[in-house]
Amino acid sequence: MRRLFGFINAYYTSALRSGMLALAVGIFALSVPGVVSAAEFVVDSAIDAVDDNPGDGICDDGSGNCTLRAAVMESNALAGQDEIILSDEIYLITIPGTDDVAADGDLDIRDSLIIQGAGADETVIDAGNITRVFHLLDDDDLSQIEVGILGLTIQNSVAGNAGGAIRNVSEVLFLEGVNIQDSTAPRGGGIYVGPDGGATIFSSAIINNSATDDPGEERGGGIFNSGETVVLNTTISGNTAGDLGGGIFNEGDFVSIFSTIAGNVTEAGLAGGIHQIVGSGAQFFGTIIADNSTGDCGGILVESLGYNMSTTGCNLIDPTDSPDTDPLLGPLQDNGGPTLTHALQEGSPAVDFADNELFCLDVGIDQRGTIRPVDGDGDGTAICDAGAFEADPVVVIPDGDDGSGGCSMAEPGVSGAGALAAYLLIPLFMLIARIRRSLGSL
Ligand SMILES: [Ca+2]
Ligand SMILES: [Ca+2]
Ligand SMILES: [Ca+2]
Ligand SMILES: [Ca+2]
Repeated sequence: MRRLFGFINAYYTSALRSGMLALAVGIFALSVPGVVSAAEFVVDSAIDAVDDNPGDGICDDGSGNCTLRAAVMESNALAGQDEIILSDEIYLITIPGTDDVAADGDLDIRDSLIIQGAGADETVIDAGNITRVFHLLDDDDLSQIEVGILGLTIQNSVAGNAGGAIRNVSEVLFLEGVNIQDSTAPRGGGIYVGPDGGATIFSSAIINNSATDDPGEERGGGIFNSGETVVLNTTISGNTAGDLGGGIFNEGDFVSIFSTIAGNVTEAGLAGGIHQIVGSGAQFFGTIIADNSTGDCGGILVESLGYNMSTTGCNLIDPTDSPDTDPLLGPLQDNGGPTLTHALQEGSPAVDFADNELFCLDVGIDQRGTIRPVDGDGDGTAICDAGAFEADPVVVIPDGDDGSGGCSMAEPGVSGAGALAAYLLIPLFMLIARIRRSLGSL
């Protein structure tokens, strides 16, 4: 894992030096090595209708509408990594079914693809509790498709097998600025990553999903990971599992960096944050895992890579960790940015708690897009906070101004780093395959 950290640091440094972060989003599909961008489909209708002639290069339901489903069917039929652009609409899925070619039920993605929304607070794909939303599969054990989903919300998804909102058995998935909420499945209410699959989840929220309807086997309310999953700048909160792992159930390799895992529950009364079984491994850096019921970590112990905080142990034995500590998380709410977060309340020990050496300076933003590190404790040194949320700077009020003579927290707000977040898409997407390889070489 140290190798992975070293690689990512080196990668960001070289990307910054070469000016790569200034590339436009539209170019980054072309910049993924070995992938040819074939077509761009701008969805212009929020209805759910099939493409009337997949493979003709035209996204059209026969009535002049380019729907989301038609765009997926067309991009499946065309060779190469296509891009689908969504606008600030609610795309309600209304066609039930269980096929694997995206003509009904879930949207089966069978070729490399980028789906770009207008923001998680603008673009919503709502499955209406009749189906899941995305199923990644290419029927090819020798190669993996690469699918990037950016800037949208997926909600009200339901599936009879693993993966409520997204099912990825053996492909490569990248999420950025995505909100996955209110979705259910027996395992992986939000996301299922299978044994040969990988997921990199960046600046996203996995909230209020549940693993249900399969008594004794209900695992991973938010995420069920059998493969390789990395979460970075991400909040996993309010998820529920009947049996094991309210937030995360892990039987593969799971890495959490600057993420917040809070308020997840198991109905069985076991650890709500993360549960791991024998043969799996979870590694945490700069992560807050707190306020889960009952307890934060269960099963196989978590490995700390430093600067983590928990309310109930979690094997946080690195000298830089702070187990058995209340991080003073605020409620899950809109604290700025496109996805919900748990703010660090005044006096939180997670403020300026982490380390600037590894990911902090390279990533440079929190989940909301706010620049980090920020000097949140007013001691004159800006250091990254643990978790997905970077507290705002302390404003020092001169003595006598308000009679308090002390410091107060600034009003919550975003420091205008949204554009920076967009620039980061490119290197992060390109990191996917390399993260996979690094994890595989542990
Ligand atoms: Ca067509
Ligand atoms: Ca294609
Ligand atoms: Ca389908
Ligand atoms: Ca800070």
